Amino acid sequence: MKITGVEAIPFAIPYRKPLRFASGEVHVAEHLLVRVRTDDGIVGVAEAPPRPFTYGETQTGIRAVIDGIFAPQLVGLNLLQRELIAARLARTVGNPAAKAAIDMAVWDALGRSLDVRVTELLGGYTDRMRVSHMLGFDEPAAMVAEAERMVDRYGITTFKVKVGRRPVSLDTAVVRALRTGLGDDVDLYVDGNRGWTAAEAARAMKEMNDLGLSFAKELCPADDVLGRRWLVSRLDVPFIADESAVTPADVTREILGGSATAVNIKTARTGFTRSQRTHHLAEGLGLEVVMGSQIDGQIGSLCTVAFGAAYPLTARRAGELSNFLDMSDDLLTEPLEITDGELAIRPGAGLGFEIDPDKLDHYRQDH
Ligand code: MUC
Ligand code: MG
Repeated sequence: MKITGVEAIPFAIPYRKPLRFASGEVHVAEHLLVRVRTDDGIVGVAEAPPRPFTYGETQTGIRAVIDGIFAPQLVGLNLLQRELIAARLARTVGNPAAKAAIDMAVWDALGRSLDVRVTELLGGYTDRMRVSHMLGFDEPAAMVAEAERMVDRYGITTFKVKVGRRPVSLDTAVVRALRTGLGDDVDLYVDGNRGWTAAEAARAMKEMNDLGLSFAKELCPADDVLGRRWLVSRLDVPFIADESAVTPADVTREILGGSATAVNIKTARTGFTRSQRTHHLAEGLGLEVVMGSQIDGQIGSLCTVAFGAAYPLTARRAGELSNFLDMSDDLLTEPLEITDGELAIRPGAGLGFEIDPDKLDHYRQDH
């Protein structure tokens, strides 16, 4: 179980429908496939989705940091030395998606080596999660139509509505139209991606007071320290820290500082090893957790559900597991399927998926 190589392969798959939100937009999934090889011939695989506008990582940068800094420090270590691997990665600050993909590929390789599923290695609580679908910016009628299609076709009943940066009245009109169109049985929450001021967020939340929202997420920047505390203290729904709380230390600061009251775990940025730390911290503090998406493809969504299904706290709320539906294609031999509003883990060892070599050959950008 000795690591003999770590590689990062850039690939690009167009979106059928671009996703737009307050901090950016995505037209093409320009991700990297990260592979960890062992001396037994096992290959662990994960996906790194760069989000330059959020964390400053790019596809070129992730490849360079893996090839030049991380891979040489990991070759020769055993897959079971996960804390040593994590410590080597932690020497370098930042680079969350690069570190997370390596960490998850190590866990996948470990599961395949031991013939055990990653969910079971992590906690083994259940084998599936309910799915929350992310609705990007559009006109109210188009966003309602998309949500209705998700209900009818996939049985999804939880929706995260992107808000912020646009006029507050347009965002609140969207959420009102969704509640009217979909009825009271769906769960709705909003994600501002730091796009409002604290005062705008307070006004918007007041206008939506009768709409039964479950959460509000990152409505204004955490750097507006006093403004955000003021906002969070006025809300009567949990305020989820997302991009403001990547590491367990960030979570501690945001929560103890009164700038958030719930936590988002994204395996795309904290892998499995660091996500475990955040999970345990949240459990100890008595916080709600939502499994988020960094606009993951199918591999990333499988990683999210593998972690989320491992613990009762993460499996309790619907996870953001459906961004891949907007992509024109993906790399797996067997595409993921959302049925009755749920996504299940795969039956096989590790993360349980296989890469289609023809698809990888078609979409990879390094030849
Ligand atoms: C989200 O939850 O904010 C947008 C940027 C990013 O990194 O993830 C997405 C979704
Ligand atoms: Mg978010």
